[in-house]
Formats: sequence, C-alpha cells, structure tokens
Amino acid sequence: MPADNAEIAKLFNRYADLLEIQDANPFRVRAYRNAARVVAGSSRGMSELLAEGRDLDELPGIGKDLAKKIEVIVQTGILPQLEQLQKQVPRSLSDLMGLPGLGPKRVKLLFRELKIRSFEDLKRAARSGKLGALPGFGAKTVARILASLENHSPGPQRIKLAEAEHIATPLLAYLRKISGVKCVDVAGSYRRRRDTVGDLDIVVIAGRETPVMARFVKYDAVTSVLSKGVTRSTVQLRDGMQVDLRLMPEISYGAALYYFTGSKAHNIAVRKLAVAKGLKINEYGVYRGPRRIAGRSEQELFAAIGLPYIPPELREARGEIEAARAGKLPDLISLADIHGDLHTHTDATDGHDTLAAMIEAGRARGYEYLAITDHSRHVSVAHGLDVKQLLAQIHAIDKLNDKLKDFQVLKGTEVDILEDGSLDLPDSVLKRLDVVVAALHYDLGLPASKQTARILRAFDNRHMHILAHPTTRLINIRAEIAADMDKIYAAAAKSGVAMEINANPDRLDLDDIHARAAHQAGCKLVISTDTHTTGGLDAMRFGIDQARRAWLEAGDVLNTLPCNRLLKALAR
Ligand code: DGT
Ligand code: CA
Ligand code: CA
Repeated sequence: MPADNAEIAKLFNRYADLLEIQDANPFRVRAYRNAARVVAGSSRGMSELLAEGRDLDELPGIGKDLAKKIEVIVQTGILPQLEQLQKQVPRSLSDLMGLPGLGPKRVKLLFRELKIRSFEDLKRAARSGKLGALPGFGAKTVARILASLENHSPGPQRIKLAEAEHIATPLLAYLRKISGVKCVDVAGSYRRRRDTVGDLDIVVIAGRETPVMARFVKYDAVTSVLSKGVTRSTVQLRDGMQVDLRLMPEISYGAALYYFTGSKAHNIAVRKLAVAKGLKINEYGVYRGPRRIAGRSEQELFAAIGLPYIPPELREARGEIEAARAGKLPDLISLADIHGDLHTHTDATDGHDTLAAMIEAGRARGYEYLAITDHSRHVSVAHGLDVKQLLAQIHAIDKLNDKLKDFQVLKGTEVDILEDGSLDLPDSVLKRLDVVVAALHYDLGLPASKQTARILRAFDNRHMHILAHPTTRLINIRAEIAADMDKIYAAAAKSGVAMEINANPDRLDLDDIHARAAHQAGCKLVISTDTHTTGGLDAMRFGIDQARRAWLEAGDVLNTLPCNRLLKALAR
C-alpha cells in the first residue's frame, strides 16, 4: 500500500474512533471507517491520483466531502477536523483505547457506566469487580485488561532511548540539509541520556530567513502538526513521538542548548545560583543587567556563572551543582574505558552467532577479553547448556585461547538462580569458570521478602561473581521485581558480588538511580551487553550512558581493567 494511503487511513480511523466515543451519528462513523478501508485498499497512491488530476470522488464510497479531506491530508499531512476533535475528547480516554481489547465502543461504555476516564479508574474498577459486572466484560477480558494495566504506567508511554535514536537520526539528517541551517542538536532528556524520553527537543541554529519550520512540518513521518510558529513548532510523528523544534540565533547557541537540555529542576537550581550572583540566565544568554555576557557556547555560559562544565548526564539536580561548586564533579566513565564485555551468548544456546564470530566481533571492537556466558539448563526456552555441553564449551575455549594472541576468551555462564536461591550448575563446574554471571529468569512475581532472601541466598555461593540484570525490568513491558534492593546492595558489597548494568536497550538494568545507589553502598559494578548477536556488542554505549548518569568513573567499573586485574577483582 502506498505510504500516504496508510497515513490517510490511520487518520480516518482515528477520527472514527473519536466520533464513536462522542456518540456521533453511526452513519458518519461508518463513512470514515469505510473511507479508511477504501484508501488503504487502493493500489494507487492518493497523491499520485491527485497529481494526475483525477477526481477522488470516483472512488467507491468517497463523496465530495471526503475527497476534499483526502486532498487536505495529502497537502498538509493533517486532518484539521481530527485536531479539533482531539481537543474535545479527554486525552486519557483516547489513551485507554490503546489497551488490548478496548475499542471505542467499550471505552465509551466504561465512561458512561462507570465514569472511567483514566488507567487508575480502570484499575480500580477491575479490582473491585465492577468491571466484570458490565455486559461483554467476562472474567478473561478483565484479567487481560488488568495484566496490561500492570505493565502500563499512567499517562502516555515514554519511548526507549534507543528507539528515540532511530526516530531522531533520519530527522536530524533531513533538517541539516535545509538551507540556512547551521546546527541541529537534540537537547532535553535525550541529550541527558535518560533511559526513556517523553519527547524530542530539537534546537536549530539558523537565520530567520530559513525555510526550516515549513520543511519540518512537512517531514515525511509527521502525522499531525500540533503548533507551528516562527521560532517554535511541535509535531507528532508516527510511532507517537512528539517533537518540539526551536529556531534560535547563532549567538544564543550555547544558552539555548543548555536551557532546553534541562532538566527543569537543574535549570531552576542554576538560575537561582545565577540570581545570587546578580546574573540573569535564559535561553538567549547570560545577562548582567541589560548586558549580555555569555551564551554562544555552553562552556562560555558555565564560565560566566563561575562553574566548571557539568556534563548533560549529570544535570538532574541530584547534587551536581554542589559538586561543581566544590570542584568535586566525577570524571565520568566513557566507552573508550571499556576493555571487554562480560555477558554474551552464542548459538550454543539462544544466541545467533558462533563462538568464533563472537570472539572476532569482540576483537574488532578493540576489546582485550570477552566472556562467553550461555544460559544454564533450567532456562529451557533458551536451550540452556547442561553440564556436559558446558564442559565441551570450556574445552573449546581453552583450545582457542592457546591460539589467540592479545585476546582472552573468558569461560563463563549465565547460571539461573533457582526458586530456592541455589544455582542451576554444580560447584564443581562453576569453579572451573572465569566469570559466573547469575540471574533470575523465573518466579519473578515472588513477594519482596522471599525474592530478597532468594537473591541473598545466591550470594552465599562463593563461585558467583555477578548478578545480571538485577531488577529484571523490561522497559515499558515488565516492572522491577519486588525486592529490598538496598539490602541486596549491602549484601553484595559485603560479600563481593558485582552488580551488572545491563546495556541491552530494552533493559538498562540497573538503571541510573539503582546503579548510583549500588555504588554508594560500596558494590563493585560491571557494564555488559548480554548480547545474542555480534552486532549487539555495540549496545555497550547505552550502558555507559546509564553509568554516567549514575556518576560512575572508570575506576568504579570492573571491566575497565586489563584482564589479569579484572579476574582478581571479580574473585571473592
Ligand atoms: P521528557 O521530554 O519528559 O523526557 O523530559 P525533558 O527533560 O526533555 O523535558 P521537556 O521536553 O518537558 O523540556 C525540555 C527542557 O526544557 C527541560 O529539560 C528543561 C527545559 N524546560 C522546560 N520547561 C521549563 C521550565 O518551566 N523552566 C525551565 N527553567 N526550564 C524548562
Ligand atoms: Ca523532552
Ligand atoms: Ca519538550
């Protein structure tokens, strides 16, 4: 189906959904749904047909009015009536329609019968049994709704950082090609490298004569234009990402980048500090009275307010301003500090690539070592290795290491922590391994006291080196386990178990806040990708992002060490 047809159909369907919620005339609702079907089913693009001068009302079920709307969508990318209607229907009601099994009819019923207008309302009604009493809401449906609500934070969903990169990269390339554009940067939580972002905040440096605004709202992935002005526009993209673009003069580049990078709490704290020094600070610059004293670069701005440069990852009002004033900012870890990856999988279990390919990929990244940590048998979905298979892998790695120069393949496992806290491999095998990564894969729903005790029990096994993805969260999909993480960090610090920052973009576990707490509790830390492919080794940088947000320096992370020292540091 031509791309513009899909977009047109989506807008019509959405319009029909909202009409339905509003109890509009059913014939009207049906007309839009029908139009969506006809457009989606057409083998020719609507824009093509228009370009050929064809009348769209020749299409079945498309009258003059709908034909005109299609023309408007093709020309502007938006359906103005939809934007209007969106303002009338509470945002939370349209969010509810995003849940599995909840179409407009049911959302309308929920609103009419039980006054449900938010995730919270819905959760309460499901738990109290009121939901099950409604016609059409059987026990299965209610259970499914509850399950999806458990995974759903209230409000619109935030987008994973890696996904945001996929969305931002082509948009940045598009904007950079527009005439008059000097610089394009993404500020906001994206630049602070938060694990998820709410929206993208783009700062464009260009003269006022640039066509950047007109071109921005015409970007191919834009599904609606929320506002369009001379210096600021906001659009919504496919995939639900919202993008703010601000056009700023070159002389304000640093001030604008700084202001829109935030966080808001950090900005407010720094502004207070500036005021105390008789300075005013905004997105255009730093001012003493009417005189502008800085703003061209962030470095210039920091110098003007008497602070050393604070890296974006630290700008969360979590003590960075005090540390900066005291000259005690950390010297943050960077990707170049990493000497190897300590959690990787091969095709011996559920990985895609061979041992040899993984090693080659590790070497290609300039690493000095790579730990091969395939699953143990209990993780049957991943075809975990039994003792015999693992011994064969150990043998194969020994033989490889004899031949390899300047590189060490570390023998390892990702051993499953069983429900009672014991490990899924005998000590006689574990002790032959260089890197024992242990992880939870089952029984993730245990109550906190049991879950905590289970993990502490695993620490009792002196062969275990690293707790992998400690909270087991999957961003936007699965919440953290219930467990007393502070108790776990204290025990890990005492017994010498290292905590993993899992760099897989779907996990980022530990996250920044946990990693900082673990570090402050005295834990050793490692950053690993848990990759199942050669390419996945590149995810290391996402782990570095979270480590930086956790204030970690190279010396705080074990896999910045050369191999011999790493093995000593892992030992308990
Ligand atoms: P997000 O989008 O929820 O992931 O988080 P941010 O941090 O990107 O927040 P956003 O998009 O609302 O705003 C971008 C930046 O603009 C924010 O980090 C700081 C700045 N900003 C926004 N509102 C205010 C404000 O009221 N005061 C100050 N000083 N700065 C603000
Ligand atoms: Ca943002
Ligand atoms: Ca924003």
